Amino acid sequence: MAVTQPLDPPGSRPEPGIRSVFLAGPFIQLLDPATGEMPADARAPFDVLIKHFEAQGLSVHNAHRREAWGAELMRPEQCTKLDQDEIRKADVFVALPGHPASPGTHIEIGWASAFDKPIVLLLERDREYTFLVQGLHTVASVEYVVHTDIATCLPAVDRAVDLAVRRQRERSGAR
Ligand code: 5HM
Repeated sequence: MAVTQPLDPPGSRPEPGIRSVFLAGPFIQLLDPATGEMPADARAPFDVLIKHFEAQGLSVHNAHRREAWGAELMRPEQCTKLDQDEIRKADVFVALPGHPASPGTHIEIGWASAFDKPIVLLLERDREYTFLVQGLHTVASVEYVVHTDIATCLPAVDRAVDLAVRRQRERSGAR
């Protein structure tokens, strides 16, 4: 008797050749001044994305987790080069630019585009983002995912990752 393999739902597999993701987003502004740590609701989007990518076999570099959600905050001299090195190594760069804008994340978005990484920007619906975020797709391989809740837009995130990677390959092939 023939055994029918269940089909994977669309977006359940990473694009071939992708092994790692750097996940950026607001940090200092999310720390609770009383505890110095990110409260559970602030961690949630990062947690959801990390679990989602790791379930696909991807290695995820995320400073919030690395620094124990604020409990083991690194000094600027420690985290700056580390983050830049990890972005350089990553196959894909995914960021929540933040509202209000996260200064560190915007620096990282600049690095990722200068390193010609495929970029996925997760934008909250009905928020304003700076012109150079809105226009980044004119100079880099960028996909935007406009959302109200990260957990419900994971298939769109997967599609955006795939598209950003394919576009980056086309762009580098065309040069
Ligand atoms: O300016 P803000 O704290 O929002 O910057 C957040 C981004 O900078 C994160 O994506 C993270 O990768 C990096 N960062 C870090 O790695 C930031 C801080 C604190 O500013 C930190 N480690 N301690």
